[in-house]
Amino acid sequence: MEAEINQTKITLACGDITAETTDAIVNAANERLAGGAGVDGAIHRAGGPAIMAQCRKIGGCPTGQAVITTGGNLQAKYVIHTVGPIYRGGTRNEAILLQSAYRESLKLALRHNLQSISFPAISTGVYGYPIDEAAHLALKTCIEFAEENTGIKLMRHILFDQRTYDIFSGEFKKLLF
Ligand code: AR6
Repeated sequence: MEAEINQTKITLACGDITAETTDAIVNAANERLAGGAGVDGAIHRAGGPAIMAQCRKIGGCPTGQAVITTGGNLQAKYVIHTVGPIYRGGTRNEAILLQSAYRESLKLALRHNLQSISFPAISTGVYGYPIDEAAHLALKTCIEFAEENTGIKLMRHILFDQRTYDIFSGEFKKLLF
């Protein structure tokens, strides 16, 4: 599923983000940039040790912020590491922090003149964010960014399983129509 917002194409697809050929892929990291399970583990495995070497030098990333490293052996030239919130019932600023994770990733991409970026469903795995709410916030943030900024031509949301894809599609339709 896809839609054109201002000068940006926003696409949803089911798949493995490590196979993406966009300029950057986004990693759902932790504050220590220490690697881990889920999409984080998959990106470091596929991209090789150059990514972790740069993460160690950077040292960490607060929740809601983003940093950039090489893509190592990935087809994507860069990995943008962002840290989504751990979901604790929704009363600990989680929505603001999740939107910030998407927005700061997009700002970093723009600053590096990147034209295309792929996102996973940040915080919806180990960090426990309810997928429907996370999908709404992810897509709303990307739509608003595309309305306010030109430069990023393609934003892809790569959903790892069919259920997550279906939920993202439903929320996307609600936001568009
Ligand atoms: N491609 C795309 N999406 C994937 C892939 C993949 N290869 N693998 C998993 N997903 P999670 P979080 C989906 O847990 O909730 C790590 O240990 C997955 O199905 O990776 O932000 C970090 O180090 C889910 O929909 O990230 C942190 O400690 C989504 O990616 C912590 O987990 C996010 O799930 C971050 O937790």
